[in-house]
Amino acid sequence: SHAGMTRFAALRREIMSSEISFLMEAHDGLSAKIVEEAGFRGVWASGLTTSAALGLRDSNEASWTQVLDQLEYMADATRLPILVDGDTGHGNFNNVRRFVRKLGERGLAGVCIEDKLFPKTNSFIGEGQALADIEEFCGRIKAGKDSQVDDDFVLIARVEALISGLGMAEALRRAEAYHQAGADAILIHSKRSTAEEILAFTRAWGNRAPLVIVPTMYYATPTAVYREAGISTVIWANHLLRSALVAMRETAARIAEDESLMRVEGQVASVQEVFRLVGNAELEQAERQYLPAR
Ligand code: SPV
Ligand code: MG
Repeated sequence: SHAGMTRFAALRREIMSSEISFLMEAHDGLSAKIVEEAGFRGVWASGLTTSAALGLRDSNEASWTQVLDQLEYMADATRLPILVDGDTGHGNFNNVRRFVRKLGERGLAGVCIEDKLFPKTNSFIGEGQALADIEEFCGRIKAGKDSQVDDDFVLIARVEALISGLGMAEALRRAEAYHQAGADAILIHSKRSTAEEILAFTRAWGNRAPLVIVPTMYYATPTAVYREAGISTVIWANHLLRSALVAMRETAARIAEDESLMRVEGQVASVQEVFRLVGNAELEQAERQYLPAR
């Protein structure tokens, strides 16, 4: 458990430990609570799903302060450490500095930034997305590390070379440069349907720094394979939003069709459950403490 640790230290331990860790996606305060109740030890604040929950595309349509406000709701809703999907860092080194500082001030334990250009495009869209210049991206990493408000804040550098079709050598070259620039870990991303290139990268990388993966497209690979390969952290990147979408769509369709709540009432969470999840019991207790007795 993370008892007695700051959230910065807790995330650092999850990322740095030799044991495999799992981060579960959340996109708002409620989903962050659900991640915690499921027993996960950390949250992935996905850019894709945080955007989608706002009805926006994963293209930096939400401003960075709008993202920060969403993240603050998540940090307030759970005691778990949160790894923030920082996209490209919202600009150049200077934007990264300010973003990293504000994340730390609001209790977000770490950030992952990717070596692409602002405004970013989701990795699963199109082919051959342009990558950042290596030296320029290293500047973003250094600036981020120099701006962290807590020594245990985690900055992860995400390598998009395999996604962009630039090959293994380029992916390794970039990962090594980002490691040298001070990244705490490397997220190596792939959109293939099998884990082959991820495992090849992992073998070539060795133990230079912890590796983080996002097996959204190569979902059929057993987790034992990642454990054996020495992967540090697996991110289940978008599955709460995707499951909510199916559930919401079914409920809406049923109510529209029936013009009645009869069929859905037994299928949806009770109103009492909503009260419980957002902590109404604590408010009742506080009212007894702080409101004049009536
Ligand atoms: C996200 O969850 O927003 C990610 C992972 O960055 S991916 O969508 O695979 O790019
Ligand atoms: Mg993202």
